[in-house]
Parts: sequence; structure tokens; C-alpha cells
Amino acid sequence: MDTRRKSARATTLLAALAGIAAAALLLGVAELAAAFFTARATPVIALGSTFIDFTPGWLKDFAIATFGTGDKAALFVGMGLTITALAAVLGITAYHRWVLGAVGVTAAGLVIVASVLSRAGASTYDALPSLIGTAAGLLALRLMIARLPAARAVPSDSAPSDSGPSDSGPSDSAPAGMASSPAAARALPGASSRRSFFAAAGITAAAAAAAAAGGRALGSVRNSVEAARRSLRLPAPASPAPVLPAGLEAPVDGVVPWLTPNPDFYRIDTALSVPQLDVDTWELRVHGMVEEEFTLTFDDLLEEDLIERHITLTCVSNPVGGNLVGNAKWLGYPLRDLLRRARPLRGADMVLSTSSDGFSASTPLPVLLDGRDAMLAVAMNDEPLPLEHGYPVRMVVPGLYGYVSATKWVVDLEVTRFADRTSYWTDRGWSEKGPIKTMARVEVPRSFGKVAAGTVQIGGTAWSQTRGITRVEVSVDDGRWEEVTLAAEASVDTWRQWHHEITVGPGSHTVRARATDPADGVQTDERADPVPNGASGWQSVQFTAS
Ligand SMILES: Nc1nc2c(c(=O)[nH]1)N[C@H]1C(S)=C(S)[C@@H](COP(=O)(O)O)O[C@H]1N2
Ligand SMILES: [Mo]
Repeated sequence: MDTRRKSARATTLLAALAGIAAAALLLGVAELAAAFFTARATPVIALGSTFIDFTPGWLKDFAIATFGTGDKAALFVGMGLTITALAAVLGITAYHRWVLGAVGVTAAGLVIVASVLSRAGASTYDALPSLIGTAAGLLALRLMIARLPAARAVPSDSAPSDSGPSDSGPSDSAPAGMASSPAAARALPGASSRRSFFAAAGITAAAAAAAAAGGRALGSVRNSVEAARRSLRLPAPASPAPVLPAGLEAPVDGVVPWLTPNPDFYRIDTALSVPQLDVDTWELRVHGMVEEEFTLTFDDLLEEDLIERHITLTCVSNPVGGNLVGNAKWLGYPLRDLLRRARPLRGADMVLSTSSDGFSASTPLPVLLDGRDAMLAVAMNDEPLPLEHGYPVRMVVPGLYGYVSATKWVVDLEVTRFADRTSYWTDRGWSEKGPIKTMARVEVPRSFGKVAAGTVQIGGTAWSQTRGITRVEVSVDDGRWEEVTLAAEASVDTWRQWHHEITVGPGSHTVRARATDPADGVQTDERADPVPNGASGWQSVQFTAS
């Protein structure tokens, strides 16, 4: 074999190697990102499940029969070999035709995304780690390929080129199309090219290993926190939640459940990665303008008399008709009891709560003492708080938007004055005070939905925490306001469902809704954006009847 052909072989091998290194980086970075964002499904595991789904039955039976309990290991070995082979082919493809290779890598990335999204409980957000990994893999592949001699220089096995230079650099006579090949554009001559390639490949492999190890480490911390959370025994409440009345839910299909299941509860926070707190070391420091400063451990907290209440949380960023609102049963230590123990000094008017990740909220002190069920919550719907919802302890204050009250992963309470201290969102232009505005929401029919003409069931939810809902009215096609039927009310701190029957002919229609609370009357029709203290206005929903 002549040297030229030998070197062509070697270059092809290096391209394959580049593909494999890039694939390793893709998966490593995806795993790291998944651990970092605490995605519900991690890319490699999701891919493994997809792999199982597509493994023919006879092969599965064979694997179980042959490997027994080692069948999972066999799965990952099989998957590893498949990925390696595919990555090698994609590396070689990318070397010869970059675009084709890049399309192949992207397609492989999308297979991982599809695997992740098809797992139970996954949200679209969980696609992010795989996409980040794919971008990293593509970038690394491009950088490595660019360090190989131009593809033109590599004669094919059957018809060795007699004109091109070997691996001594890009050909002057390369066709115009070659300019788009990174190899042609960036190849370095001879040995320095090889060295530079191996440097790039080495860095890629090292980065892949580091990312995978980092993902592992992060994942195991998370698993141990999750395991601790699962094994946590919560005490019975000294004051259980009032018995729920019958008829809390409007008899209309499509109205959201009255009690929001934890996995469906909206999540809003500034935490890039979910804090992983340990109940054994968690402490809450209570200090500032108080007669008695103290520190609570998690065990201290559980020994207090806990209350259990249904409370509807709302985000100030919720647009009119939006879904940044949820209703759960919370178990916690009343903040008025904690403050009674601390004995705030005269002049104090605010409690600044701070989370382990540096978020803070400023809550008016009078609100925490006025008798409402503000609490340091440890459980949500009979479970320890989910990690994303503030495990192990968060604040819940009926009637205030979350940004001024609902600090998750809370570790510090400072009794102070609005004149002295500010908080995360008030520093960014949002109002100091954030009482929740009265709001009626139309859930059925859906916006731009289609219904059959004739009798149409409509329904939704209304809230006015701490005040309650006494009436909801709707107006169809700008007609007179009609009072709807209210479902039962659990408490003034929870939302309330409503429903109504209307009759419409074929065509396009609008339905508007507005709620009344006993303190403030009819909700304002004045349109306001969420900034600086919550959206207002009557929601209007368009739908078509046919
Ligand atoms: N630590 C921390 N707590 C936080 C936030 C945050 O960014 N960080 N966001 C607040 C806001 S704006 C809202 S609306 C609620 C949302 O709580 P949830 O994610 O449990 O629904 O949490 C509040 N608590
Ligand atoms: Mo919020």
C-alpha cells in the first residue's frame, strides 16, 4: 500500500475518532446540564428507555436469558457500541461533507430530545440539556475536523487520486464548494495539523469525561436529597385543614382541578439550578429588630404546633387569564407564632426573608400578624415540599403575590423596616406591596376554541385571597352581565370555581368575565400590565360556534 493511501486511511480513522469524541462530549454535556437544571428525565437514561422500546422482542428475551440481572448493563453496552459506531460514521461523513455530518448529528440530538420528552412527567423545558449537549458536540466536531487535512487530499481506496497533495495541506485547486468544508478552510499542514487535531480531540475527550463526572456527582447529591425528602416523616397537624365542602368543582369538562397536583403546580424562581438543602443542616436565622433573636433547626420546626390549610398562590407576573396560579394544601408553622416568640421592636414594619440562593422577599409585618394563616410551610399536598417548590421550608402567605411573600428554600428572616431594606424584585422596579388582585378566569371555552352552536357550558375559576369571591358575572358578545353559578367555597384564601350555561348561534363570539369580592366590590376593568403590581382587567375569550 502506498503511503498516500495509508495516510488517507489514517485520516479516515481520525475522522471516526473525532465523531466518537464529539458524541461523548454531546452526552456528557447533556447529562451535566440535566443534573444542573434538575431535568425530570436525563438524556442517557431516556435514550436507554427508547433503546429498550426499539429492541426487538427476541433480542430482549435473549438479553434477559443470557445476562439475567445484568441485562441493564448489557443494554448500556449495546447502546454504547451502537452510539460509537454511529458516531464514527457521522465523524467520517462530517469530514467529507460537513453539512451532511452536521445534519446527522442534529438528527441524533433530536432523537435524544424525543426520548426525553416521551418520558412520563417530562416538560418541554427538559429538552434543553439535550439541545445544549448537541450544540457542544457539533462545535467540538467542527473544531476537530478543521484540524484534519482537507478531504480532497484523501484519495478513496478504489481510485487513489493522483493529483492532490497528501496530508500536506489543502489543495490550491480545490473546487469552490470545498470552501465550506472546515477541513479545507482551516487545515494546517502536516504534522502540526496532526498535533493540533490530537490536542482538540484530547480536550474534547477530557471535557466529555469531566462533564459526565460532574453530572454524576451533581445527580447523586440530588438523589440523596430526594431520598432524604422521600423518607421524611411529617408530624400530624395540631390544627388540621377544615373539612372540604362538597361541590368544590364546577360540573364543566375542561375546568382545571380545584386542588393542583404538585407536578402541575406552576413554578417561578430565579434559581438556575434547584437548591439541594439538607434537613440535618438546614437552619433558619431569625434576627433584626426583635427582642429575641434565635435560630431554628428543622427538628425544632417540626416540634412546633403546625397548621394545615388550603391556600391559592398567585404570581404577580400572571397575565389576565393566565395560569401562574395554583391551589395546594400546605402544612406549616404559623409565622405569627414565630414572630410572637421573637417579639418585634416598635418601628419594625417588614420581614425580609432570604433563600439559600440569595433571593429575597419583603413582606409587611402587619400582614404576618393580622391573623391570616401565613406560615413556614414544610409540606404541599401531604408530601414534603418538592425540591422545586422550596424543600425543605418555604413561606406561604395568603393574599400576597409570591414575589413579596413566598420565599422558597428560606434560611433567614430579618425583622426590619421598608425604609432600611429592599428585596430582589422591589430592587428591580416592582412594587413594595403586592396584595393579590381579584380576578375571574374563563377556562372553558378555550381561547379561540370551537364549540357546537346551541347550548354551551362555560366555566372557570376566580380568586381574591383573604377576601373571597361572592359573585362572578359573564357577558356574552357585550350583552348584559349575567350572574353565574358559584361552586362551593373552601375558604376565602382559596380560589373558587364557577360555571354557566349560555346559548349561541353559529359564528364567532366573545365571553367576558368579572368577579366580585365582598371588600372591594366588582373587580376593576382597568387594564394593567403585570409590572409593577399585578395585571388587572376583565378577561375576554373569543370562540367559534358551528
Ligand atoms: N428562593 C426563591 N423563592 C421564590 C422565588 C424565587 O425566585 N426564589 N420566586 C417567588 C415567586 S415570584 C413566586 S410567584 C413563587 C412561586 O412559587 P412556586 O414556584 O412554588 O409556584 O415563589 C416565590 N419564591
Ligand atoms: Mo411570582
